[in-house]
Amino acid sequence: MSTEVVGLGRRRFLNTAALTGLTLGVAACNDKPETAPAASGPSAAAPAAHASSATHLKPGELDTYYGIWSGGHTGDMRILGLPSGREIHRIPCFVPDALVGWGLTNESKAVMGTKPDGSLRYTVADTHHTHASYKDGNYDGRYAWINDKINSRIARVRLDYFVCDKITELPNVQGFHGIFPDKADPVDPAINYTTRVFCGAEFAIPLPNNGGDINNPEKYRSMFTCVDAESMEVRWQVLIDGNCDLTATSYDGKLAATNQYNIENGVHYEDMMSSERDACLFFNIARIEEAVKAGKFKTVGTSKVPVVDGTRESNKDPKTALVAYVSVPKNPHGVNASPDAKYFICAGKLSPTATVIELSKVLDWFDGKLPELDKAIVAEVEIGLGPLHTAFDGRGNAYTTLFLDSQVVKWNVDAAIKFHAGDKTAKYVVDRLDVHYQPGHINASQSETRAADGKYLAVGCKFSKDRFLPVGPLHPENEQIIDISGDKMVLLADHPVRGEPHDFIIFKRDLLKPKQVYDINDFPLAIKDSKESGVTRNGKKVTVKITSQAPAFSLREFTVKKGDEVTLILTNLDKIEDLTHGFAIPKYNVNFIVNPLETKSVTFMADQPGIFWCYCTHFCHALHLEMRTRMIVEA
Ligand SMILES: [Cu+2]
Repeated sequence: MSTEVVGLGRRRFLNTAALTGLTLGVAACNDKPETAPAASGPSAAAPAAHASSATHLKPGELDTYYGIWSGGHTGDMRILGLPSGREIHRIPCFVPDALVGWGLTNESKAVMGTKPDGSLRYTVADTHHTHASYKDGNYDGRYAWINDKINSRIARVRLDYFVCDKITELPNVQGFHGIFPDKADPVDPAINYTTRVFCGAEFAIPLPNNGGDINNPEKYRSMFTCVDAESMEVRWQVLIDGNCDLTATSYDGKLAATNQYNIENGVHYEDMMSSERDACLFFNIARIEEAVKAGKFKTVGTSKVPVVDGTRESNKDPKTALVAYVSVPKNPHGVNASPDAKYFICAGKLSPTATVIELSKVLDWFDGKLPELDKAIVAEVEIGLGPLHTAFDGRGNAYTTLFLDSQVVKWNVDAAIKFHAGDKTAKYVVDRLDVHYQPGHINASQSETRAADGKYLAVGCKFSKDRFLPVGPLHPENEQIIDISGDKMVLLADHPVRGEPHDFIIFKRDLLKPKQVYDINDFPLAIKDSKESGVTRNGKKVTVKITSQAPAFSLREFTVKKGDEVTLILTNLDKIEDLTHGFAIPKYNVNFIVNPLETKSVTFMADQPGIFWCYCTHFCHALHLEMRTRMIVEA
C-alpha cells in the first residue's frame, strides 16, 4: 500500500478545518507529523560521504550552473553559482544600491522612474519571482524578469551585462506576484522564443481605484497582465473573478496559467478560505489577442491598456471563452508546467494534495471537445501537509515542497495519474527528505525547460532556526542544495541568505555568454578621449566631463559656483577586465561606480561652498588612494 494512506486523518484535518487547522498546523510545524512515513535512506541521516565534495569546489574551480535568485526586500536579483551556492553578484533593480550608484545616477533613475522633482518614485520593493527568456523550450540567455509585489512593477535584466535596463509599472492592479515568459507564439510557429511576459496580480481592487467603490468589495477585481518582452509595454489585461497567484506557460505558447487561492473574492482573511475548491485559470492567448484586435475591450481609468473580459459569466461557452476555470482544492499555491510539456501541477497549500491538469484536455475544452472542464484533471493525490511549489527532474518525477511537514516529497507523475485512475497499487511517492525548515520555493537544474537534467535541487527554506550561528532576532533564510541524480534525494549543503529570496531558476552555465567589458559606443554621453574633459557652462547649468584611467582622473580639479546645477559625466577609459573605478563626492551624497568603458552621469545642486575631495571608491591600483579630484564650489 502506498505510504500516502498512512496518516490520512491528520492530512485531511487541514483540508476540512481550514482556519483552525492552519493555525494549529503552523503552531505545530516544529513537530514531525507522527504519522509521516519514516524517512529512509539518506533523508534523515547525515549527508553521504560524496556529498560535501560535490559542493565544495577547489580554489579557482568554477561552478557548472548559474542560479538566478530573487532578493525579496532588497529589491534586487542575485546571481549564484551552483552547486557551490556561492553568491557571485547582485543586480539592483527596484531599490537604490550604494555600490553601483543605482538610483543615484541619471541613467539608473531613468530606468527606475522619478517624480517631477527628479527624486525616485519608489525606494522600496519586494521581489519574488524571476524567470528567463526561452528559445526552443530552453533558456536563450537574453533576458530575465523579476517582479516587485509592493508597487506592481516588472523589471527586465539583460543577461549579457547582468544589468536592469527597463522597469514597467502595471496599471489597474495591486500585489503583482506570479511572473512567467511565454515559450513560443500561439499562432506563428516561426516564433519559437519569448515575446510576452505574463503577470498575475493577487489583490483585487476597485476599478478604477480612485476612491470609488471602497465599500463595495464585491466590485473589487483582479487582472492578468501581458507585457511585451522587447518593448516592455503592457500589451493587454484580462479582468477575472477571484485572484491570480503564481503563473506558468505551456511550451506550445497557447496557454498561460495562474493558480487562484481566493475564488471567494474575499477582502477579509476569513472570507478567503470558505470555499473547498479554488481554481487554476487557463488563458487562451490567441483568442485574447484576437479579441483585442477586434476591439472587444474596454479601458480602465487613465490607462489606455486594452482590458478584455475574462470573468466566469462571460466565458461559459468553451468555443468563445478566453479563460477556463479548472477547479483545484482549497487555496492552492504554485502552478508549474512539466518539462514533457504535458501537465500543469498545482499544489494544495490548505489541501494535502497535488493536482495534475493535462494541457491537451484543456485545449480540447476550448475546442468544444471536452464537455466537462474538470475532466482535464488527471490526478489529485495526497502528498503531504502544506504543499507549495513543484520542480521536475526530466525523468517523470516531481518534487514538491511541504511547508508544514518541512519536507520535500519526490513523486512520480505517471504513477499519480494511474493511482487517481483507480490503480491503488501505484506507488507514486518515491522519496521524502527533511529540510530545514518550512520550505517555500523549490527548483531543480533546468527544471522548467525541455532540458530538465535532474542533477541539483535548491529549496528556499523560510526559517533557519538553529542551522547557523545566532545573530540576534533576525535569522537568515536557509537555501539548501540537494542532489537528485539518484533514486534518493541527498542533502548537500545549507546556505544562509539575507531575507528573503523567494523564487529562483538554475541552468547550465554555457547558456550564458556574458560580456565583461562594455562597448563605449553604447553610451550616448561617453567621453571617448580624456582631452574632451573639462567644465562647460550654460547659465546656471554646468557640465563636468571627466574620464578615469588608473590611477588618475583626467581632471585634477574642477570649479563650479554655489547655486549651479551640476551634471557630472564620467567615462572609465580603462579597457581591462575587472578594472572598475568609483566616484564619491563628500557631503553631496554621491557615489557610483564605472566599469571598464562604461559612462555614467549624476546631476546635483552645488549648494555647499568649499573644497570637496572626490575620490575613487573602488580599489583599482596601488595608487588608488591618490586617485582623487578636487571639486571647488565657489561661494
Ligand atoms: Cu580608481
